[in-house]
Amino acid sequence: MKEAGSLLVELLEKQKVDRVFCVPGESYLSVMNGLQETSIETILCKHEGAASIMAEADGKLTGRPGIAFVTRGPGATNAAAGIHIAQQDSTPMILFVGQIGKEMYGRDAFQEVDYEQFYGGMAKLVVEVQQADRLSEVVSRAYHTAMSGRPGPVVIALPENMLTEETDKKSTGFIDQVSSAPSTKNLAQFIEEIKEASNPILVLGGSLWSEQAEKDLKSISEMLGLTILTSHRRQSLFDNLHKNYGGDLGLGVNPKLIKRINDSDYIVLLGARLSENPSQGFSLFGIPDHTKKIVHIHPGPEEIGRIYNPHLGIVANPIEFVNALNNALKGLNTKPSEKIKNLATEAHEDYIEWGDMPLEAPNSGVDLTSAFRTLRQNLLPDTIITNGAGNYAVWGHRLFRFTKLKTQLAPISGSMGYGLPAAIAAKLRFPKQMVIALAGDGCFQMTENEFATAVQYNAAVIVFVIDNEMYGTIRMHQHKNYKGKYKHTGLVNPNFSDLAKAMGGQGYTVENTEDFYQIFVEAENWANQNKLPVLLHIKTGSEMVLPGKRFSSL
Ligand SMILES: Cc1ncc(C[n+]2csc(CCOP(=O)(O)OP(=O)(O)O)c2C)c(N)n1
Repeated sequence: MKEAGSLLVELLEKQKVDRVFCVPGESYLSVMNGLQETSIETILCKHEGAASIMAEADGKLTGRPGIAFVTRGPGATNAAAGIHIAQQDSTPMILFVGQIGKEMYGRDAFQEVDYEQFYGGMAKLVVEVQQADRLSEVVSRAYHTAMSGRPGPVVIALPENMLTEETDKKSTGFIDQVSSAPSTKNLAQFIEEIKEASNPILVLGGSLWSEQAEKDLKSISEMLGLTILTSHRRQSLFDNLHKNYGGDLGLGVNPKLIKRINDSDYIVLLGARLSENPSQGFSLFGIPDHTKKIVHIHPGPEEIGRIYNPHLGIVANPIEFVNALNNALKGLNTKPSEKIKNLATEAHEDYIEWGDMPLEAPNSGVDLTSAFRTLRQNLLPDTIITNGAGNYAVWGHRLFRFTKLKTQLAPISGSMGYGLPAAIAAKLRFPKQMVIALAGDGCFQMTENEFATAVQYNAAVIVFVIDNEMYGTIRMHQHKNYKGKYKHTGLVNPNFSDLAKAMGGQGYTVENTEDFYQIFVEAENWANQNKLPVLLHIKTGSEMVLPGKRFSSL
């Protein structure tokens, strides 16, 4: 017999969980007690929003549910940030919430929340464990749900007095992801049609992908002359320097790429959903009917036909689809026509030009374009780059080139504050890889307290705080909609470098473009030697609104 809290820890061990993120609470003391007797590492965060983001980021990196523990009421509501990201970004994740005692339900007891109502519209599943004997069953269901179809978040509420019940139930074994593959008929139709298409384009997205699948897609793209695009903030799914890579379909997109899509006769959405941002505000195609042939391959059947009426819908895990397609094409000795091959080559040239073209620089302060281009030349391919939300991120998306899978961690949901916690999760997962968190001055201040978490766990991340003294994105929207009225978007900022030092890391201030790279190298060395985080406070001034674009020219 053991307490349910200890059984839960055992269940997580069986799922090969090696790390959980939490803010402690008296509501789940029994689990906290169990966590002390295991090799699972518990990362104590400063805020539940960040704990849930770290779990989400860990889920993105491992493909298995990232795990967070938070307390009831205020803890659970704070944790909504990560759940919303996991839902929009299709990331497997499980949030465990300590719940009030069962005998008090419905009295508006201290910190009581109805989690099914609160998380109902966001999580794939919200479930409360009523009996210790059913804990294994619920955890098993949660793992299956989080990883199946379109992956996403699951919330499990754990009543305090359920956790202290004794049980002799055994834990379930390791739960693997359930997969899906294309039917022979669908695959044959797809091959026949794509060979006939005069201008095919594939948009790669979603959260299910592997190095082998990327390798297979490279050879498929060469066999078919297929132009490969990545969806918004999914840039590291495909080698950006591959000759068939045509760029990412995100915010601040290359107009030439939009033209390519408009000119294409056969569009393959592989794992992607073409939602608001990649579809440029749902403006690319008619909804639900349109003039294109859209093939939608997605692991979640409910996503096919949700927005666009597909010419061909295929319910399949993108990894399995690519595997089947690659095997089928191998025997066919397929070669693309010169015309199609040239279209892919031109798309890649456009992409390279988009990142290299001369762009206007500010008259004073750091020119992010030049700084990032210098940095790009010197980064190892396995450098992980994270960001949150804000116009500063557009520089990152446009100027960095991702050549290795899982090197971009960025919220498709557009959640500010994501960069630092995601970077911490990444550094803990891959300590040998460099991890850079990009953050605006607004973005950073949403989760800056987690810099202390990075110190506590020796997560030697490198944080760029890009300071333009405003919520620039919103100022841009004010400018477009209410020109000249800019109240409530200005920021009076702390000295970020001093803040980093006060928290036990190291801080640097960068005022000029010429100093940027040297300071970066110094910071990187300091972080590596001390195994502590560093922060570069990058003062850009407020002239530029987007790469090469001044506020005055909007
Ligand atoms: C959690 C959250 N709150 C608010 C917003 C709305 N929002 C989007 S961008 C932005 C401003 C970001 O400012 P900053 O980080 O300084 O970057 P900048 O746009 O100036 O480059 C805001 C408030 C959001 N996306 N996420």
